[in-house]
Amino acid sequence: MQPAAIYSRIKENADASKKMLAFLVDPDKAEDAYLEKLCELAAAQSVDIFLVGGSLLTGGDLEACINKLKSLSTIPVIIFPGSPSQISESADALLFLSLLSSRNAEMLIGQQVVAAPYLYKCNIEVISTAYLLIDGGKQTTASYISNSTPIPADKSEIAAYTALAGQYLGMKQIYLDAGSGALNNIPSDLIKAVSEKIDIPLIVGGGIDNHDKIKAAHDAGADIVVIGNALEKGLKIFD
Ligand code: 1GP
Repeated sequence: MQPAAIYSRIKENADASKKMLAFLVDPDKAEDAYLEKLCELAAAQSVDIFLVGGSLLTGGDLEACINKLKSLSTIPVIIFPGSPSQISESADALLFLSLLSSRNAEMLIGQQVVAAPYLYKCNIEVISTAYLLIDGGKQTTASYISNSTPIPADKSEIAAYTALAGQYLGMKQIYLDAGSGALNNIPSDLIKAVSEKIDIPLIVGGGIDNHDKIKAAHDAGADIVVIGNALEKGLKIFD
């Protein structure tokens, strides 16, 4: 396993209140021309991280997608895996997720045990991440595939204490996700409630498709804001 260079950078930035932006790339939708445009936009917007992965890959090539990003950009590439099959040594790091919002043992620890032997052989930084799905107004692929109920968006206290439990368990960061293409992004009061309870980095994503929403999430306490779907739709989110 690699030393924790990527996580150290994330933690240092979070501790210094230097807000970060991540672009999420779905390998199923990663044509070369799209990745080239994405890398140009990422450079122009000083993007900090590329996340690569998906709840369900249906034909995309994770390895090729990572290699293409690495050939076009020096921005770190972190795998955001939807399953233990999404592991590649070509990436800089991997989010080792446990779905703490669920009560599904398979998503809390089962899949992690399946992934562990592969990661053991891999020269890649592994970042323990408490993953919390928050209701975003419609069922998302993530909640369907994980067979889990998201935390209601108006139950800030449940989210905050679930995140704190993750921190007490030794997890290195919290990821609050309304799911890709969520109708509603995560409300600022929920982000704030979580951020006030924890002192590890906070990642927020799902349904964030314009500059105001990015700013609102950062202002509420998100250290890293993730943008996925809006990029694929070609929305001019930074105009
Ligand atoms: C989903 O948090 C990410 O897991 C990003 O969501 O695709 O809606 O931006 P969007």
